[in-house]
Amino acid sequence: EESKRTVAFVEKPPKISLSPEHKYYAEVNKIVTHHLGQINENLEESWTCIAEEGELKVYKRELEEDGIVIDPLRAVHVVKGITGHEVCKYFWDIDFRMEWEATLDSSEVVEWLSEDTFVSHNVIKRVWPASQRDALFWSHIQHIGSDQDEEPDRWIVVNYSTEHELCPSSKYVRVFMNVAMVCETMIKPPADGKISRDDITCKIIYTAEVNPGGWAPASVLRAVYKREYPKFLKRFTSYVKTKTENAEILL
Ligand code: 18C
Repeated sequence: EESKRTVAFVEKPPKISLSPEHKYYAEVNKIVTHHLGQINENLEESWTCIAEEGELKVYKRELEEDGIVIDPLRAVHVVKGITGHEVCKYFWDIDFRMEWEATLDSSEVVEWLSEDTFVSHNVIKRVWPASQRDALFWSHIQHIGSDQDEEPDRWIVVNYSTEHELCPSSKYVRVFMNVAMVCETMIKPPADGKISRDDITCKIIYTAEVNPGGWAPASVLRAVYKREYPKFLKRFTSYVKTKTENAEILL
């Protein structure tokens, strides 16, 4: 299989996290900081709500560059019974990706950069009449402890497009993206001191900036986004609930 041929080093290295000497270190930190700086933005002001269902709200801003739709998308969701650590774990860990991803044909590790960061090649399902797309991006997971500024404890995953010599663009149109999942966990202090899943609520802020990498009909693309992003958020969060309901709480 074509994608299998490009797989090189797929063993997780023992390193705990990306070291400052690593060539991706500066980029990963810059993008993580960028996303954390955006989470308190008031979406009601300059964003348009395109879907609302219970606690889930999906917003977009219409943006085109040279006739290509690059609408940034932002979603906020509040889910009971799961933690931010759990949400981020299942979003980041490629071993689970195909269990909840409905928009991909395949997803393969290209290289592990450290224990928390890897590069993967992903083939996106074809949407008629557009050409089929693929995406090559690094995925990074990080825990950000609360600090003196009274910022809450957070978990973040970023999926950010990159290049890799083992995986040049060839038979698909390559998509470029900057996607982040930021989570905060709220715990209601339990009366008996023992935290149960009923005491936990997770706030999820999901952001996607995607350039489809070549012309695609705007109306079709916007219709697909409007349908697929809310579907993804509902499907993915209920997947995490199912995976964790009988498991120990991962705080
Ligand atoms: O964040 C998500 N997933 C991550 C892990 O996989 C990762 C991947 C993001 C992929 C974003 C892909 C965007 C593709 C855009 C180009 C498509 C061009 C189509 C042209 C149409 C005219 O960060 C969750 C991502 C949730 C994405 C929802 C929207 C994506 C739509 C992509 C089209 C695929 C449609 C599949 C429909 C299948 C119906 C059977």
